[in-house]
Amino acid sequence: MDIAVITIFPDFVLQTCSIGVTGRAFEKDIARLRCINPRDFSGDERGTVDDRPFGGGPGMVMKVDPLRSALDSLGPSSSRLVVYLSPQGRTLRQADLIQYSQLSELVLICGRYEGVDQRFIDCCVDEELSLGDFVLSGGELAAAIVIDGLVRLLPGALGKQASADEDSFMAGLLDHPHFTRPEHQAEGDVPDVLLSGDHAKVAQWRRQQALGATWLKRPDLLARMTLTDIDRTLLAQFIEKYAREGKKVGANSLNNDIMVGL
Ligand code: 9WO
Repeated sequence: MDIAVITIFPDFVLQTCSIGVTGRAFEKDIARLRCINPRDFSGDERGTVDDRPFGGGPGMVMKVDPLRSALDSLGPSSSRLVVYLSPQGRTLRQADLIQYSQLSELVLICGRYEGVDQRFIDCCVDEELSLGDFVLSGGELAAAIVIDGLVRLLPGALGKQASADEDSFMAGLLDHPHFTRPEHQAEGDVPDVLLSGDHAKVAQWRRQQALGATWLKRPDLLARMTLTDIDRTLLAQFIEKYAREGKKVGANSLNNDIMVGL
């Protein structure tokens, strides 16, 4: 997969993407990352990429020409998705990362200042994408997050044992709790089932914990899923135990809705 990032801070993006699983995937040529600096296409000695907003007001707006020239410098392509990272975009989900990971070419546009001239968005951008309802000082960190999230999905990026299929969210659920050595700690003991060596029982416990965590923390996710009969039983057991331990069930009105569905 070929990823290009259009940014006035290429070093920042390249450095951020050079560590861990992501960095190794680029080293292994599972994906290739290029940064293009619109300053190199400004057409003046100062590398101007921004100008004052029409209509007045504070701050600066990124000009169309340096951005379009930077994009054009990638050459022609029939299968290239151009994504602009901004708070105005639709919110990214794991399913989008899966889709992006199947592309042969992705271009991420990073804005700075107050944003980019709307005409660039209208002419050259396929999708406007947000990571959530907050504002950063530029799109670079958001682009690095998208790159990190999708590169680890590419075949060969994760180690042999580790598989993205087992991710939290891959099945639409939150992750189950994890434990490592030592078995006994002042903070508590590892659940017996994880020490039993019974792989089927472990898998069932993890499924139940994932269902329970999702019910507790993200009932909205659960509401959109179709649970199997086994899942329903596992979750009902989790909720029953949770209530038996004196914890409040349905403290959150969303939880009540899910309860009705059981
Ligand atoms: C800056 C600003 C300053 C004064 C008044 C209004 C203002 N709006 C902005 C602004 O939204 N700047 C953006 C900075 C322009 C596009 C790139 N920037 C950005 C991307 N900030 N936050 C994101 C982002 C991207 C993806 N997901 C969440 C946030």
